[in-house]
Amino acid sequence: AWLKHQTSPFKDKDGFEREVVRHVETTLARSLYNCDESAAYAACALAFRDRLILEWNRTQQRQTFADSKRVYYLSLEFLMGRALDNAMLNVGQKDLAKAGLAELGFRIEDVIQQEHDAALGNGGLGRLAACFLDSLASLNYPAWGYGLRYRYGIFKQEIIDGYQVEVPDYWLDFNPWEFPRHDVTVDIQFYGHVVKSTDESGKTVCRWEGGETVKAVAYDVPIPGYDTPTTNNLRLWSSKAASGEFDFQKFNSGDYESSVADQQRAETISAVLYPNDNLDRGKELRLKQQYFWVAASLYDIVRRFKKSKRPWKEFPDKVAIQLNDTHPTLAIVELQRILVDLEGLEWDEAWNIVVNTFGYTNHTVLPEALEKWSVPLIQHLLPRHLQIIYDVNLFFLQSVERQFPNNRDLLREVSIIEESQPKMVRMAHLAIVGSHKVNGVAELHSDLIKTTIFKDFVEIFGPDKFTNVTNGITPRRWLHQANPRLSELIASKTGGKGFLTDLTLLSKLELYVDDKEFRKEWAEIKYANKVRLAKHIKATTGVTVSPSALFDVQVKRIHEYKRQQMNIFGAIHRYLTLKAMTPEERQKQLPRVSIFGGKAAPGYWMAKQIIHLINNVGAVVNNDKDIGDLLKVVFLEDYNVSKAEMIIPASDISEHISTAGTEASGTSNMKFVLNGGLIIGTCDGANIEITREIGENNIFLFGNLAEDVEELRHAHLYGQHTIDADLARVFDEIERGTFGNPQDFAGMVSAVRDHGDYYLVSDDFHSYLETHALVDEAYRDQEQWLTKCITSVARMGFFSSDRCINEYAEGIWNIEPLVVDRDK
Ligand code: 26M
Repeated sequence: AWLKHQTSPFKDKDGFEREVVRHVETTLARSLYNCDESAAYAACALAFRDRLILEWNRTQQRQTFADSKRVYYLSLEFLMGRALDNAMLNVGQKDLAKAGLAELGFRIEDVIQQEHDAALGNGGLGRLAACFLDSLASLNYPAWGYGLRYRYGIFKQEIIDGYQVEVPDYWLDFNPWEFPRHDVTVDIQFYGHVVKSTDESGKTVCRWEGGETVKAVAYDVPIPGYDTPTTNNLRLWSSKAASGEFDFQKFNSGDYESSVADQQRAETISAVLYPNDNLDRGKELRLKQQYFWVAASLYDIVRRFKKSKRPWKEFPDKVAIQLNDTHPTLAIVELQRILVDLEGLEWDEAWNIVVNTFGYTNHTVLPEALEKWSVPLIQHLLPRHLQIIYDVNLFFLQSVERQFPNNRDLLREVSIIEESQPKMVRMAHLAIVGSHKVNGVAELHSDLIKTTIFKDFVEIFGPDKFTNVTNGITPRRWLHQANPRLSELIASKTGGKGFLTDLTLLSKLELYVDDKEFRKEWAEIKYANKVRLAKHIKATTGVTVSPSALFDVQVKRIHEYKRQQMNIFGAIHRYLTLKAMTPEERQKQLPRVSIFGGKAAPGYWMAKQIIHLINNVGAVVNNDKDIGDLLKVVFLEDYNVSKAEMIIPASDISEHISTAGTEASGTSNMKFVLNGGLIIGTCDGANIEITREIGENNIFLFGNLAEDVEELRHAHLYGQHTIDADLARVFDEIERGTFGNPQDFAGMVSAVRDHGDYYLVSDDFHSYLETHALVDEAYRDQEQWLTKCITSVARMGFFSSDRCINEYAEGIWNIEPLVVDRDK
């Protein structure tokens, strides 16, 4: 509705074209006659950027004027992907732009493709933050994101001779979506020491002095909501030397090298995104990034609050801060430091404000991903913060001692400090103690944190502090933008585009599940999406795949717990089975394409081995004349958000096959089903809620349950386990050298066969193969398959990030939308 009432800079196609031409000729200083696709992208992006700025300013003014409570989402990762398509759709002017660009001689798809992904994240956690920003704006919540402006996002992946090669992702060459705010800067202190003194009243005061200073500069990115004028802000901090360009004192005294070195050291802080997904490595630079970002953000938030001249105790009435995992946990300590050391509040009063301000979201139970920082490192980098952490811990342990007297084991278990050599600060414990709510991201995950890693804290704080908010995804990007034809078809049956803001309206599709014409269009759309992907596969890998084969997709970060190794072992098993058949038997088999994609952390040796094996299997299978179209195995290079938008709509079945109890939620599972694909998966993460919503007839579940994992692992370690016979056959073939030098894959094989099979590949392999056989059988009945797909989409309403954000707003943040008068 608002779309009809919007204001300048362009109202119609001609107005849009004028703006594009103006930007080409003036901003870009080019003539229209040598305007290529990249210039057309730049001009189009600038035109839409102008379009966003007005509403962006108005939104900020409106929120300040209304004195609304705001939520600040602190995340080290925002995996935004491309912005132009999203901006055009959210302001409702893509059709107009398409027509305008066509008149200027461009296809809008080609123009959109010119944009570089904003890839400031690793995977699920970063993409979730991006979906949340979209929902917050679309639902008119006053909200800001705070993150780091990395010069290099997640590396680009090239596959060379079957191996992953990492290439730097320099993405800032031309970025029209950010606005440097050179006037919004914060000086951030590191190192130094603490000076204790006594004030007039005899109170002890601490001051943090000395050390070095780095400047944080704000860069703002507008976040437009869908079909609403609300345009929120994402503020990303960039580091630079505090002295400006470089230290002229040093320069003039001849110490040129060290003045340049100072500058480079400062800029290093925001130089690169750490490429670890679900893995923590205690590097000093990473801790510097965390404090730099947290301190700048809090300074900014506190500065805004102080302008209101309200008493400090009202801080939590105006500010909610959500910690996306433990990465920003130092914010808890920093706010306590500001209130006590700088603003002179009493400890208890300050702590009360802190706890009421923060919420903490946990995204993993994997022990190797739980952040710990060594006490000596924090002591060195942030001496005052370490003191505060010790005090927080002391008061916390004292209260535990009062509640549960004489329980030393309990104190040791819940302490924020791990008494190891060296001592470590357990960031999750600090986050729990310093927040009023702790949530997991899917039901099973939230139950697991309450009964395993955080169970003692449930005893101490009571069960109400711990809650579940099942993840969601934005239907704007993951349906409307990624799959425009399906979105249009759905709109035609559900009474317009309302489902994009109320996804439960998808349920109306069930009325049409038997409608012949509708089914035919649905099937045509899926086929067209598969044709598009087949072309991409041909162009990037040289492999020809048939769009009528079953497309079986697993795209996500490569990790042993996600079990891509089980998938490729399954593909090898299929290959061996086909090879053993007579040509007549073979003819009856269902053609399949196994599609993989995903990055391995550069130091994750096993993950890289998995990528190598997938590529080598592809090289053999794809060139085997006996096999032909019956099996193709492809690895798609450099999986990222914009590739996901093409791959997901083309899937028939996707794999979400983590060892039960290890994948906190998963969010691509939701994207695949929303796009009319089915899934094969374990009883893990959000697969469980997906099953509950769409019905167990519409999902292929297999494997052991989370509750059995411990016992199975035990059996492996004590030799009470014989390896699955089909899997042993696969290992034999690898060891015969069929897929290249067996030495290259010895680690993968022995992890399962000889070293305890921690991820239970062998235990689940049989049921995995059986379930794939059921998938084949089901796919042969195309009509029934289609019914399953349509029914599933109709029942996916729950998984909108809008639902998820409303749950956070009500249950954790206590914020309300700032509704806009649409006619103004
Ligand atoms: C640690 C150290 C250095 C660099 C990066 C890290 C790090 C980065 C991400 C550690 C953990 C990280 O994330 C955990 C994570 O990504 N969890 C995923 O969160 C998704 C959104 O909730 C879930 O859907 C996934 O199941 C979960 O794995």
